[in-house]
Amino acid sequence: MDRRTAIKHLGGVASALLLTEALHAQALPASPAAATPPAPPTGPFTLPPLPYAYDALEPYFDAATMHLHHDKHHQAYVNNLNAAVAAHPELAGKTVDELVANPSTWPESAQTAVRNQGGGHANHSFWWPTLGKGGAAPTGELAKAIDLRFGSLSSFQDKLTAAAMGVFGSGWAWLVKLPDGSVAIQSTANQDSPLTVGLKPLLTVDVWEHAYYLKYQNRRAEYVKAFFQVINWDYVSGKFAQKA
Ligand code: MN3
Repeated sequence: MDRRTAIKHLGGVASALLLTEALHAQALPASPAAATPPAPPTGPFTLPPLPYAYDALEPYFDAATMHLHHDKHHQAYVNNLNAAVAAHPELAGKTVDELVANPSTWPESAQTAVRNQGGGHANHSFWWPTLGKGGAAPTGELAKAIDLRFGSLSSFQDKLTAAAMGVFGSGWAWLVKLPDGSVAIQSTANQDSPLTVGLKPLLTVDVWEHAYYLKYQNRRAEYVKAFFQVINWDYVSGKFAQKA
């Protein structure tokens, strides 16, 4: 290619670029505001702050995991639930626990979103305050109910561990209060909640890999063992004592 042909060729490229730009300009909406994607809805649901410092549960639950888990994963459930509410105004004006506890009130087109995103928000919001360093063992009526059902605290821990290890894939293992005031262990898949079947959650362990993979990788059993070191038993015992 000689210099003259090269210049001619470049000129052709330049014209083609100009034409492309002109076409793009034509395709752009008239109003600059309309070109900006709408901001995701910021409510009605919001991420509750952790009730302790991110490193409060070290060395059992590391600060990096707590940041990721709370600030990213939990926040994503909140954002997605807000998007579902924006698309289904019938869901507005209810607490997340009310949404999760009453599937019959969900419009059919919102069922998956409420179950997964509402469940994710409800389960994590429930979980954070049950963790901490508040008391080494259950007290009062809860201690009695655990002994009555499982024989001892250590037998309860074995059974909750078995339930947590038995969750295939992602889910949660729970201690729940039954309508007759006794306690039982239940596991749920994905972000399903005991509230949906009318049971009151008392304690839970998140066995989604996002809860432990950074520190424990594939060692779920080690993570569940660590979980028993960071239960806020005073808080959990208080939950059991509540009437509702
Ligand atoms: Mn989680």
